Amino acid sequence: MGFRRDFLWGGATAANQCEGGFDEGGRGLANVDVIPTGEDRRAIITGQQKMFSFDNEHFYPAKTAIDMYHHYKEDIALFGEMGFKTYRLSIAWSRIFPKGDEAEPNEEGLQFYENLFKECHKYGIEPLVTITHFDCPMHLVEEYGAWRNRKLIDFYENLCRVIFTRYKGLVKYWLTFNEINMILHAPFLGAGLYFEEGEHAEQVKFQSAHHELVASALATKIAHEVDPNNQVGCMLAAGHYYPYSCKPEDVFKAQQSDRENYFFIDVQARGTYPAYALKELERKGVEIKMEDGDLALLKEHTVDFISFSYYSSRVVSTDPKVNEKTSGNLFASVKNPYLEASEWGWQIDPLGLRITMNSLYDRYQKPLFIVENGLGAVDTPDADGYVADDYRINYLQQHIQAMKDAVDLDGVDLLGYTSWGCIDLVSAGTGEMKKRYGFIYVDRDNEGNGTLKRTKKKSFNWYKQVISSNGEDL
Ligand code: P53
Repeated sequence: MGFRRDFLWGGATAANQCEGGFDEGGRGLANVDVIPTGEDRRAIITGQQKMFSFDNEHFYPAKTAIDMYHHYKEDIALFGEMGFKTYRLSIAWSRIFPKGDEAEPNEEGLQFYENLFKECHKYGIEPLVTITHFDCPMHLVEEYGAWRNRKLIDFYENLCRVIFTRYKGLVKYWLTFNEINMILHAPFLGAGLYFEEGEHAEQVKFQSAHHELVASALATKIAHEVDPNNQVGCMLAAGHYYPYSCKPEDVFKAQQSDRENYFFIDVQARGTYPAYALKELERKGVEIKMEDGDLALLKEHTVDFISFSYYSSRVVSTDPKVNEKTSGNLFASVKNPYLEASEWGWQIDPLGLRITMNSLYDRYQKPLFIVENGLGAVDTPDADGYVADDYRINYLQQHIQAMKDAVDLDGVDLLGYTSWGCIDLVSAGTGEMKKRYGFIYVDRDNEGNGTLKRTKKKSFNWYKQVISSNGEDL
C-alpha cells in the first residue's frame, strides 16, 4: 500500500516566473517578458490588448523574477535538502533559439540548462522538463503570428531535436506544452496569440491548437527516437466541473465544460479528434486546416503519461439566478457554497483532486503525474524572516491525503507529485510576488524591491518529512 517506491516527490517552477536574466546569455525576448503587472494584465494575456514591447508606465516582473538565473545552485541545494526526487522546470525557448527561427541554437543557453541539470543530478534529483511553459519568442509572435502559423511546428521541432540530443542521459521526463488548454482561456499567455479587429478568434485558437497538437505528437516521436528511455507527457489545467444542481441541464453543462478541456488530452492520449469536438467545431464555423500525415502522426505518437495542474474544482449552472462567480481565476466558475476559498478566491477542494484523478484515469488509463498543486497566500515573515505557514501545510496535507486515497483506495497509477512554486515566484495570473506558494521565502515584493534572500519557511521541514516517509508522515 501507499505510494510506489520510486514515487517522484518534488516541486515545480517555470522559466518566466523565476529565472529573470531576460537579456542575459544571448536570450531573446519572449511574450512572457512583455506582460506587465496591474490592471491591463488580464486584457493582455487574453489577447484583447496589445503589448509587444516594454513601456515606461508598467512593471514587467519576468525581467528579473526571483533571479534564479544567478541563484540556481543555491536553490537546487535547498531542493536537495528537502529530499526532492524530481524538480520540474521549463526551458526558456528564447534562450536556446533567441528569435525562434534560427538554424543554429545559442550555445550559452544550452550550456545554462546543462549546468542546471548536472546540478540537479548532484543531489539525485531527476529533472522534469516542460518544453514550453507559456513562452514563445517575440520574433515568432511578430513575424509569424505565433501558433496560428503552421511554420511554428518546424521551429518547435528544431527546438525539440536540439534539446533531446543535447540533454540525452540528463533528462528523461518531458512535458510538451504547459496547460495546453490555456490557449482557450488566455491565448496570448498560453500561445502568443493576439487577435486583430474582426478576426474569428475561435478559428484562430483551434487552428493554433491543431498546430500545437501536431507539434506535441512530433516531439513525442522524436523523444522516443533519440532515447527510448524518454517519457513524454501532456499537461492539462485540470479541475473537474460540478453541476450546481442535479437538474439534468446543469449536469449536461458540466459534462460539456469538462470536454472543452479534455479535448486536447483526448487527442494527445487517445490519438484522435473526438467526435463531440468535431461536431462542436462545425457548429462554431471553425474549419481546421490539416495536412496529409497529421492525423496519422497524432494517432501513432500518443503520450506516455498524463500530467496536470490542480488547484480547484469548478462549478457550472444553467440557472441565471445562480450567478455568483469565484474571483481571480481565468476559468470562470460559479461559487461553490460548500467550499472555503484562498485569499485570491480560489476555492479549496481536496476531494476534488481525488475526483479529478479518477476522471482522468478512467478516461485515459495511463499513468498520471500531478505536476502543480498548492496554495497561493500572503506570507508575513517575523523579525528573523521566518514564515510560519501552517495554512499552506494544511492545504498540502489535505491534498496529499486525497491523492493518497486515489492511489490506495481507487487504484490510480500515480508517478509523482510536484507542488507548484516550491520556491516563491511570480504569479502567472496576476504577476504579483505577494501571491506565494513556496517552501522557501524569497525577499522580493510586487514592485521589485528586496534582497532576493532565500529563507526556509515552516513548510520546508514539513515537506522534507513527507518525502522521507514517502507520504506516510503527513
Ligand atoms: P497563479 C489559472 C488557472 C489554473 C492554472 O497560478 C493557472 C492559471 C493561471 O493563473 O496556471 C498555472 O500564478 C500555471 C502556472 C501558474 C499556476 O497555475 O496565477 O501553470 O504557471 O503560476 C498558479 O497563482
